[in-house]
Amino acid sequence: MNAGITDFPLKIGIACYPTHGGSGVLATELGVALAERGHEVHFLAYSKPPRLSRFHPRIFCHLVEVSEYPLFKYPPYDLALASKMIEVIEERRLDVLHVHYAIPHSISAYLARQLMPARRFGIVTTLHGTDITLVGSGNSYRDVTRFGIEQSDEVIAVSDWLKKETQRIFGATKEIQVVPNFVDVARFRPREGRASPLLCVCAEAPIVMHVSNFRPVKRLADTVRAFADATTGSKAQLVLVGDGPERAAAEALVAELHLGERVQFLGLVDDVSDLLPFADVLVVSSESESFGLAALEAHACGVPVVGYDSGGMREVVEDDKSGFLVRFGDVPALAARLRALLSDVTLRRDFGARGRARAVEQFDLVRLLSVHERVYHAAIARRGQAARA
Ligand code: GMT
Repeated sequence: MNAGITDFPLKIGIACYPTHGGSGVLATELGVALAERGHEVHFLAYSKPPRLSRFHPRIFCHLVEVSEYPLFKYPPYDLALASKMIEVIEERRLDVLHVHYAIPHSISAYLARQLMPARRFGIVTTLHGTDITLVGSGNSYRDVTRFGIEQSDEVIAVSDWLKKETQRIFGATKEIQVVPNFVDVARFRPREGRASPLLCVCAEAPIVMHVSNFRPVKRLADTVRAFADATTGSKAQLVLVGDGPERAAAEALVAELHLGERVQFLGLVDDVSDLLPFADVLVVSSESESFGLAALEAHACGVPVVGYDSGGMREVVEDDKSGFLVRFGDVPALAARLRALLSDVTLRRDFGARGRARAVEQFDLVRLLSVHERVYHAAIARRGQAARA
């Protein structure tokens, strides 16, 4: 691929949490796509991000090592990350650092900048959701999160809802750009007659899927209860993709509701593009979801979504068009909407087609890659101005 709006390739550092969570997934997909486009990309993280599986000549992964010392009850990861940033910026002459998740990444980036005043690199911070709504808004981190946001050259929020929450929580006056999550619509696409990779699923049984990190905010139990209610007496299967603290409670609930035969826990899956096309409906039962990357990836695969109308979900799912959104916590309504979709193949197909069209038209990776490039150039220009001032 040729460089997009840039005349020359950039050297970009990407700091992220290397997990299956949305911010890590998005940061990795972005980095890989930027490298495909001709840029040089340097990941900085404590381990290799899960979706960074294939070798690429323009992708480098720098692991942050945190030294243990008996005095350290809490080893200072943010300082180790800042040191790694300094090392990589110096050696590789980075133009821009793009940090995903405000805490502690934006603070480490700020520290790196303060410690190397002669180097002019832009800092871009993407706010993903829980860094603002759960972690950053708590007393322990509120002031440092605000500071990290203010000191960044450019700030991105992944939805309009998150931008407004950030302004509300922090009284932030800093300009925030909304750049939504994106999806590679060539890779995430509707199934084309291939056999399902899922075991133990009989051909005629509809598949309900849930993909998340099983944190309390995902309300996994609501998905299980809605599924139980919506599919009593049917052969429908619930496929739960992911892992996390709520797994044990969900397993106990599955046993209590006698759903064992019809529920599969798949555990962590690095690349869900092989799996999502085989879902008939995706359920997103989160209490708060700044965007809902899994919903977008499902839509790209032509899969309708049933979920709570929380956070930025309605910026992804069009209620009554590409899925159904119900009031948060209303499990019977969630179940009723799920039942409606499972019992009507035409509705499912229409909603699925609408979701796919929406993903292609509004959230295509290629278009949003150019937006990121523009943000990088703006950050670099801002740094240049600051140095001249
Ligand atoms: O989904 C999670 O809890 C993980 C979290 C993260 O930061 O890794 O995901 C957030 O970022 C995603 C990518 O921008 C968004 O699509 C998710 O909606 C958001 N999660 C929440 O707001 C709960």
